[in-house]
Amino acid sequence: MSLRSGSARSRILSVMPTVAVVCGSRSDLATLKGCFEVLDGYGIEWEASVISAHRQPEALRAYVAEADAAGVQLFIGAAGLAAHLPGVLASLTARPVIGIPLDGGSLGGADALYAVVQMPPGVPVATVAIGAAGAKNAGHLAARILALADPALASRVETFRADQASGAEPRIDPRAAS
Ligand code: AIR
Repeated sequence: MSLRSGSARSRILSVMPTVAVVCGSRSDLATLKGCFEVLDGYGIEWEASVISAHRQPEALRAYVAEADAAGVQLFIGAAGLAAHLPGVLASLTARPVIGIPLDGGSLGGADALYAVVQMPPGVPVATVAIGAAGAKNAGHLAARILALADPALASRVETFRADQASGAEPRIDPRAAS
């Protein structure tokens, strides 16, 4: 299953986007909403796929080979439980991989965090926080990495930072109406 930005659902990979987001289950998609919104906010082309490293290993290998060949710049992998998907992505591509540990299991995402962050030397995964907060930061981190070679995107990253910085509220009265 593949979801492409700018259209509904499609298996047709005619134009490969800049970022490929891969998650282990359809049940992960809701948590990744913030990631998609952040990427959209920066104007980064992306597509999302549901391909489990454990349930569909051959499909994952084929997809990464296709995406690599088509010019995807960066992968974002997200999974819960024994979350090996980001690590397997990093084993299959030389492009940067950002890993999002998801918090669906009985261990609250600590299981996924350990699985994503504890990669062996030589197979790096840039791991963000567990769950929805990490999903948003995966989008922001992707933007910062891609901005190194994209001045227009770098400008949008700076605009975001400036907007965020302007949101400080010194000496508020929390008793007043919000
Ligand atoms: N998962 C799927 N294949 C391997 C793993 N680790 C993860 C999914 C999801 C969780 O298992 O990423 O977070 C539960 O998946 P499901 O499909 O049973 O809801």
